[in-house]
Amino acid sequence: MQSITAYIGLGSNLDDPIKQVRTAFEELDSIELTCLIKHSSLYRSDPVGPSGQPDYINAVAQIKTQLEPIPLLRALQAIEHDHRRVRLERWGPRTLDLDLLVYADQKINEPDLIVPHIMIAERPFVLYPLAEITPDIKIPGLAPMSELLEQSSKQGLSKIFNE
Ligand code: A4P
Ligand code: MG
Repeated sequence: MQSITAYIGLGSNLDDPIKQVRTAFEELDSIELTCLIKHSSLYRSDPVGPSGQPDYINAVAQIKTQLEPIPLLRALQAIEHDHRRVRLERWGPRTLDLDLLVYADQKINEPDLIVPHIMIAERPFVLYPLAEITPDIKIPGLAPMSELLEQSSKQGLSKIFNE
């Protein structure tokens, strides 16, 4: 099978989140039939969801892969598992969350996989890092990136320099 380009959203707000995300970049590169092409800066973001949880570190990675979407999702879940992620509450704190944001130009609607990820347009901590590494991306079913950014507030989101 030919390689396709996919984008992965990374998020962490527990147990040294910067390290969790940096380690995850390397782990994405070591998934079978997959390589990391580039990743965005790390961003610090206000938590969406239950209040009182720590700030998140978020980033987006671009990969090339020969894996089909479901095997790729399973590989992402295995990495999450390795980071000892415990699912306690929806949108609650986590050591590592990996979302399959975009898989080539495909639209996927299966019981455990929806691509493009449904929250891309609503979440500045996904949109801005994605735009940093691929400003001209056309996400299937969504408006052009420039319009998505116009409608998205950068408030609560800051790029981390020198870390
Ligand atoms: N699933 C379906 N589509 C996908 C996809 N494209 N990528 C299914 C990954 N998974 C997908 O996810 C639940 C199920 O979604 C999986 O079994 C998978 O088959 P989960 O990660 O186990 O559950 P969750 O993370 O608790 O819920 P959810 O709705 O995925 O939460 P999100 O959207 O991941 O949000 N605030 C900031 N600032 N930064 C963050 O990164 N993240 C969250 C979690 C909340 N608040 C945040 C952040
Ligand atoms: Mg998730």
